[in-house]
Amino acid sequence: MKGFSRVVCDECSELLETAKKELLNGLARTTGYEFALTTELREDDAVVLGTLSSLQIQCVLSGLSADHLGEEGYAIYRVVKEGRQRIVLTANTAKGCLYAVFHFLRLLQTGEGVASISLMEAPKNKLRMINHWDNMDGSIERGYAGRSIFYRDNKFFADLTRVKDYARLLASVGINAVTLNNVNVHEVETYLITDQFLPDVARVAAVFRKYGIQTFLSVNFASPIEAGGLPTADPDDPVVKQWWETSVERIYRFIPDFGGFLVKADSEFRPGPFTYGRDHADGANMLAEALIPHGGIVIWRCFVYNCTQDWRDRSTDRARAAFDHFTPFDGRCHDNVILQIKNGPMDFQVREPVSPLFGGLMQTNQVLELQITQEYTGQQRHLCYLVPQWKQVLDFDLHSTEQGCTVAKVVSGELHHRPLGGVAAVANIGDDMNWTGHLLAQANLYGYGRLAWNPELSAQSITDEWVALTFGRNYDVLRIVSNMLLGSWQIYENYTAPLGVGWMVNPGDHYGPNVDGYEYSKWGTYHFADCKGIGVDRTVQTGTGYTGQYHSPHSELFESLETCPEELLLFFHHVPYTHRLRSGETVIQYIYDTHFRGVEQAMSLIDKWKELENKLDDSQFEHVLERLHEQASHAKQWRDVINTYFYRKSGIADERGRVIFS
Ligand code: BDP
Repeated sequence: MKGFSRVVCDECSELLETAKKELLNGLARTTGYEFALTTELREDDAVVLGTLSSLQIQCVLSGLSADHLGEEGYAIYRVVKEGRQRIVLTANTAKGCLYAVFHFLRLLQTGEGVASISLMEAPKNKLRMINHWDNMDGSIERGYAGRSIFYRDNKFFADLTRVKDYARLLASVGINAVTLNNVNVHEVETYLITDQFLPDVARVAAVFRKYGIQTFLSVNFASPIEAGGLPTADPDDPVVKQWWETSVERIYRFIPDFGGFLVKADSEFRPGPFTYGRDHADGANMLAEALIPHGGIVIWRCFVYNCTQDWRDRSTDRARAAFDHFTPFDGRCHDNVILQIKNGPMDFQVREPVSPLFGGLMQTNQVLELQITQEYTGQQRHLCYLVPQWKQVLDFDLHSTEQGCTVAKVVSGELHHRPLGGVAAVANIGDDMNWTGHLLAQANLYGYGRLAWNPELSAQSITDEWVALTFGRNYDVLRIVSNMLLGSWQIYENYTAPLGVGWMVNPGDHYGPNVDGYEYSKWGTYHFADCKGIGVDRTVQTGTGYTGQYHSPHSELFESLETCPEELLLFFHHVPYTHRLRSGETVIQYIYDTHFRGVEQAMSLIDKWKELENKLDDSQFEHVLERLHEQASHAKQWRDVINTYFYRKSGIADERGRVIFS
């Protein structure tokens, strides 16, 4: 930025004020000197910010065709005119300008150089959302980074400074929507849509609005009863409909740009339309109708299954549930309804196949739901970087109409020409100073935002970017931290549940090994290990029929033991411990070997990190080191529990003599 000392912007709006502030602040931090802000160009080099209708922008740049930039895209150009350099940050809208600023600052910080900059970008997904599972008492369901930044003791915080910092952080990676409360809406949060809390929700929404982020709320389907005193919440009842209409009108009086509702209904004991003999489409459409006049939307979750099932009855396979429930409604939901579908058919396990529901809906808006918070992947005490997993999901070809029907194209709406779509993910932040508990877990939040913006980015490029932005541009740091991150998912999988079978965690908190923890309960989460073998037969021929929910060729590939991807073998098949993998190794030996390997790898993370001593801030170095030690020792526990269990169950010795009764 040599020679530059001025920012020019001749427009004013709430979002442009934010953009200006962020630009000036970011420039001062990266260059070390303050830039002047003026409304007119002078005879010097300048960064020019504004929408395409700004006069100053038009002076520098004319004839830019910007239709495809849409409402959130932007362009960044370097223009040299009459010996003066101008870096132009422009867009159709102020929001696009804000994103341009963040992109530009990212380039400066990662040292990419702006000498010949010329780019145009627009997000691939309309909705790029974060779901908070925060409760108003201050706790966070599945939160591993402290307490809520929004609430304490059933009240909103008066001071929203932390929320503002959070809004900046989210906007800098392009997040544009947030739900403030847990999908499990308890008694107190039911009142978020009433006069009691709406003034507070409006205060928070105002903070997010400054950063282009729309506020949504999770709602309780039984609100008409619990908050409205009605005898029913039947979606077909005119009084219930009226109650929702009035409630929605009230919300929009407080928050004119309110986003809409997120709904968990008829799932894990939450109320829903089933009580009244209605279905999910009836429930979602009723709420959608109340929101239509205000431009709001309903995001209806598909995490619906029988959580009180009999483990002996394989016909109710939980993996089948979302597809079985929701495909019959394809085409029945209003245009302002989106179905939110978890990446896999079970529940954010370390490895699952992609949910077949993405391939089963052609006339319905869809959102992919990911979990940034590491509920089943080490709870931010273990390093488990999930961007490579998410990439696999987004790139998965569903083969629903022809080749190239990736999950990314389905959820963006591109494939089936849907008006709405995108991605949502469960937040991993809390009030810990470093936001995410484990410092390196920040990479998951960052990576999520970048992928939500553009699912085509590679895991490597996102990772390198995060490392450079977080720790600076030292080559050793970049190489070591990137490698640690990119290898961590595989390491975590090696010492936990094998070959896609999932679970094997302590019930309740889901931390730590417990092979039979969920085996004899009613949640539909089984591995069927006995003395002969392990795995769930989900084939059409002899099992639950789940493989039949996929389009060809996946249905056949998963069905056959010969072609099933091995990392998912036990998800789809029940096999004897002596079953030989393509490598020639038996399943039992594979379990032993990967668990020993996983521990060695977890230990080697410590050595890798130690190479960075004196290259990082001391407190950051020590903090991560401590977590890596904890991970390594916990990995040993996993290894010993899993290996001993299978040794006892199968009676088959480890070929290398390492597994002993303990
Ligand atoms: C599971 C969590 C549970 C959530 C549920 C959901 O264990 O806390 O309420 O998902 O997504 O992963 O609704």
